[in-house]
Amino acid sequence: MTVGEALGVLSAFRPGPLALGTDLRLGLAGAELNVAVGVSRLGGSATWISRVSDDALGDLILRELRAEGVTAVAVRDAAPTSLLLKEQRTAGHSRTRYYRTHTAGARLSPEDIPEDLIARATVLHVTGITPALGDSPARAVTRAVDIAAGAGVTVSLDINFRSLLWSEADARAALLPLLRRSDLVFAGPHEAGLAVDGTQDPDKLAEGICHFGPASAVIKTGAEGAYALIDGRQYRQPAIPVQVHDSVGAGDAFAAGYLAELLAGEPPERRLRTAALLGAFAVGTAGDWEGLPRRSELRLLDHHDDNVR
Ligand code: KDG
Repeated sequence: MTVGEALGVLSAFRPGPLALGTDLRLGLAGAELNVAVGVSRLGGSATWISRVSDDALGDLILRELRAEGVTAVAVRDAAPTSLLLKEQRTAGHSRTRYYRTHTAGARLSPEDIPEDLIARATVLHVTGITPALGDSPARAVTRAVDIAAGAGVTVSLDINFRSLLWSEADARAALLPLLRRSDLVFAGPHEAGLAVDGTQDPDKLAEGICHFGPASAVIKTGAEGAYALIDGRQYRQPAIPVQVHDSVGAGDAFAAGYLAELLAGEPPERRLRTAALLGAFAVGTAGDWEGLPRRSELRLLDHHDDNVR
């Protein structure tokens, strides 16, 4: 179960400044949506709670999610869908701009959160992006976490700090109360540093996060892999080597892999390995979620599996 916003993505697929007549490709994104699709593709059951524009883009979002086997619980809203514009300024450097005020996602409210559904979930996954969209979405996430924590549902939080949306100080103030009530936290080293002072050591960052209350913390260090502290035991998961095509969405893919295996009752080693595999699929393909694997495809990048021919 997850709560968040879907965005339309307009990406220029040739390097260079935006100009009249630049070709743009239409896609869909949103950190929580990416996670829901990733879990569903691995055979897990995923529900996405949101507010969606009552127009063609909103219809497209709901149609895609249906096609991906994700249950969407969405209030339709006359406000438009948020947009993300990706300009490839040079071959190796892209620039992102958000258009996400007065949009359906920014109007997500606590009344949109279905108490009965969340209380019956196994895991509630939230990210630091939705609270950054405004006071009303922040209260919606808090309500979801309140319901989940009260019902004994595992709460998973991906810090997902976006400097284009808010300052570090605002993020810290809003996310610490959520982090304290989470069971499982995903963060990059810089994101973990929003909560834990004085160290850049991933093992110490994981420990520092767990001091706030979560039983598990996973620190993702990109190509260097992941460091995890899970129920008091340390784990190290190397990244799966892959040629980088588009690294956006790798963190969501990682969380999806971990959560799908958690839902399947798999042990931490397996959760982390699948997480790393999904991260590699996301990095090695275009788009945030389009290249994520079905379970039968995991072996394509799993070099432990000698049967790949
Ligand atoms: O994690 C990938 C996200 O960055 C992308 O899907 C868009 O939700 C998004 C955001 O706010 O950046």
